[in-house]
Amino acid sequence: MELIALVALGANLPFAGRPPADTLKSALAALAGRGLAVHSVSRFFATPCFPAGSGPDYVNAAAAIALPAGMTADDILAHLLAVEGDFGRERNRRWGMRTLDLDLLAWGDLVLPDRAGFERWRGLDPALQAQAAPDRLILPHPRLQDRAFVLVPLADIAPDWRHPVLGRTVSQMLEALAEADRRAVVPL
Ligand code: A4P
Ligand code: MG
Repeated sequence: MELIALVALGANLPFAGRPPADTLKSALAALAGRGLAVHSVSRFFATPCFPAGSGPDYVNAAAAIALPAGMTADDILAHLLAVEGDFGRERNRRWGMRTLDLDLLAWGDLVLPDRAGFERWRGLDPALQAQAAPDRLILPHPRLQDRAFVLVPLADIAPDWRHPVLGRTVSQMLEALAEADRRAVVPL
């Protein structure tokens, strides 16, 4: 049986002379080449850099990926990190500019490492969020509910996915954001 994972794609620097949207398309092909079949892809969106003023606009998208049976969440993350590496990703600074960011947003209703661990990352002081990176997989991605650049693309492909801890669907989480933030996410 195949299972569906939700992945966020983002880039705000060119790679090998190609613009971010091309990198996102190539990254989807690379994932498929690794046996992670792309089930559906959102539109691509231009989004203002967060934190504001910290770099060029991003291109963001979301994809649903069908996973071969037997693949673990850590296996998926390893593939995502490997593909980031193939597209020139360097980790200099947390939330720094990047040629490609692939985040695992969710895998069904899996919560990792456990509810308490998830809550710790979700509740992290914003001043620390930009510095501390988890050394293990956190699911769902601890900030997906706060971010229009994640939720707007995700609403294209999984509006009814329900957050296993927060109990809200993608559509509901999106509605809870400021309208100005939603409107700033513009289809390419
Ligand atoms: N890690 C743990 N859980 C996960 C997960 N669910 N998905 C670990 C992916 N990785 C996860 O991530 C650091 C480590 O977290 C990974 O090595 C992995 O083991 P990272 O990708 O090196 O760091 P990052 O991308 O700086 O962190 P993160 O949490 O992905 O950052 P965010 O919160 O996604 O912010 N503005 C716009 N407009 N669009 C963007 O896409 N992205 C960011 C990055 C900032 N501003 C943005 C955008
Ligand atoms: Mg990332």
